[in-house]
Amino acid sequence: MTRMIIAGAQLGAIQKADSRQAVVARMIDLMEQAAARGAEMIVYPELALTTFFPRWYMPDWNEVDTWFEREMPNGATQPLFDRARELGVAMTFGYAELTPEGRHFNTSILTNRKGEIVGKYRKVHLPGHDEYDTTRAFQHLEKRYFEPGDLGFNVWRNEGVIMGMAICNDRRWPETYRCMGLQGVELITIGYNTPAVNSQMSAEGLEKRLFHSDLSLQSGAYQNATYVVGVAKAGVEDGHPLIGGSIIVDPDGFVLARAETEEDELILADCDFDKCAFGKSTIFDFARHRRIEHYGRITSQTGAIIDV
Ligand code: CDT
Repeated sequence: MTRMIIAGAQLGAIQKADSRQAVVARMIDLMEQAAARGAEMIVYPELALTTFFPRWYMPDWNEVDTWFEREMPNGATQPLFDRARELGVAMTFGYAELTPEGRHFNTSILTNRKGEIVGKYRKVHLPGHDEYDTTRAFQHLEKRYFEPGDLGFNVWRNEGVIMGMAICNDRRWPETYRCMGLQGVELITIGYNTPAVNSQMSAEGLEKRLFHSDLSLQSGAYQNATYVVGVAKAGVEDGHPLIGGSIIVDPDGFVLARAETEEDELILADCDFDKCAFGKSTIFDFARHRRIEHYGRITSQTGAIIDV
């Protein structure tokens, strides 16, 4: 039997001027609170160390690179790894990765309870655009600053649980969950930074954004009989609001814990991973029920083709 108390560590706003050291201090504070409440694993958001910088158009790549980490851990994040090891808390968090070859990725890492990195994921579904867009109320330049991830959707057996990661926009795509479901995943962690308004449709606001986030996370959990932890960076960053709504979802799709604020806030759930087995061996027993002879379009075709 594998049980684990999982904490989601929602972060409130991080302003452009905030240092990584200040953010790491907030992350450690949340980790200490989580450990005091029995948590053995903590999940932080996408791009957890900085403001959501893809909202800013930067023509100068030297400036862009200041938002990226060249190694992990590094000087700013070592205290987080040290505290995680001392407390025996596994963790996952997102950051902007600049590789030695000069490649840019929107990345998350997974550690064990000894503070050792056991897994890395690079965001596959990059939303937004790659040039300054005058028609938008604000920019979303992920396609400018990041390459699509090149590692695929892997899973790792970490602390007795089969774990996988995805990042923000990935949560809206059923393929994300199914690729990990096909590897028996029991826990999917997904950090996000989601603007509270649509830059291309002013009528779409917070309520619909939160609904779509819940809908995606809950359906991904249910359809793959896995726990899903979605964790926001929330609040108003330099005038730009991000949704909160961090949730922990069980393998039936029910929400076990939900953040109530748009600030630094912990959510916790006691997760019994044996509960993944029922769905995986009945309605979502993939080996018995999937019909791959009819799914060819999923990997052979990208956009919709209307031919009727
Ligand atoms: N960071 C990120 O991927 N944000 C996107 C914004 C798209 S607008 C709904 C997201 O999917 O939340």
